[in-house]
Amino acid sequence: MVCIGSLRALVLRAAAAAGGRCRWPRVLCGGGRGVVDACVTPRASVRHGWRGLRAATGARMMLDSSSSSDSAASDAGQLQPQRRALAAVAHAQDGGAGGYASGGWAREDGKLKCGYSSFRGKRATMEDFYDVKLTEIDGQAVSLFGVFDGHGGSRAAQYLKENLFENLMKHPEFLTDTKLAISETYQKTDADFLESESNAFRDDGSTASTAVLVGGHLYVANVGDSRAVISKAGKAMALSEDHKPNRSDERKRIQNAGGVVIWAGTWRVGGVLAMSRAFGNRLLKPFVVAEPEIQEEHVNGDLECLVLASDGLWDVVENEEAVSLAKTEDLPESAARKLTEIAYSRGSADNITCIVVQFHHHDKTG
Ligand SMILES: *[C@@H]1O[C@H](CO)[C@@H](O)[C@H](O)[C@H]1NC(C)=O
Ligand SMILES: CC(=O)N[C@H]1CO[C@H](CO)[C@@H](O)[C@@H]1O
Repeated sequence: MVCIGSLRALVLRAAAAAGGRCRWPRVLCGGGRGVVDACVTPRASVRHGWRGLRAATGARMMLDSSSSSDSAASDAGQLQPQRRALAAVAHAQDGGAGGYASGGWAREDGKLKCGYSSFRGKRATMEDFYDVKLTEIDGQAVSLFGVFDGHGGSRAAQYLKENLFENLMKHPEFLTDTKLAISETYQKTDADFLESESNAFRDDGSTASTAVLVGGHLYVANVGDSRAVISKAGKAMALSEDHKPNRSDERKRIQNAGGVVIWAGTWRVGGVLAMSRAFGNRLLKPFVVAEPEIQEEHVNGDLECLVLASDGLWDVVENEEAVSLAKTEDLPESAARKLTEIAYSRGSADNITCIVVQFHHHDKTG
């Protein structure tokens, strides 16, 4: 079955019951705040039963069960004809009173395992979201991972979870010029979000730290102060540079656009926002932009693991410590969980969300 581990609830329901947006039955693993949601094709579930369940576009996670009915299920409905299912083994658990959720997937070919963990931290509401997709497009294996850390409300982060990767996979150059596709999709999605919010007098914003694996290439794109770190040949390496307003190039860009960076407890754009790039934040445009910085990494036998996390982790855990835990733990889910626990125990009061990906280059069958 898809859901292993301490499974709290398993619900299979027809699309109609899910509000008609998911054309096929839908699987929910987990309970409470930790929900893993996947649309499955009827053929797959009939043919294989639960054991051989294939998630239509991989699996999609969500943190917030209250938003599950309207946000989770669009996968199958938007499925492109050439997008084929690729199996993903998923499980999820709810941390209960501690208030964290975690889960994990493994690619069918055994070459990639990933897990996530999210901790509510000490504040009242959760504004971190994440998305994981393991899929195949035109015969090409594709994996997408994203951490979206919201501020001023959760709407921008939730919008990214629901739309960013869907938009990216639909970009005509996604497989042929992935960097261009990422750059255009980030900015288009930001414009779409602002437009969708045009009636609301709100100023929600979000970071996005994403990693997209297409064939032998890993593309890490960043907006804001979430961060991606890899371990390569035993060495930790950040693949993104946090967008802080006091970064000299960022300060220059903001000032050239007519903005100011002011000290208010920390360096802030206009004295307000402690990061220099973000999705949303209408009132701080054009100083705060959603243009990503993208780094490309060739995937070879040296690449051991990848950690994506919100600043709730990076504020108190060094890059080296994070990847060394990520590669020594057997399961990426437990690595992710330990990292969020460590961050919490060190007093991080922010949202803490983290995705751990482990690469396995040599097949060990059996
Ligand atoms: C930006 O300011 C913070 C303090 O808020 C400081 O720790 C950091 O080193 C500064 N970064 C740069 C690039 O100046
Ligand atoms: C649980 C938690 O820490 N929530 C916070 C997440 O981050 C946003 C923005 O920093 C806060 O507004 C939430 O309170």
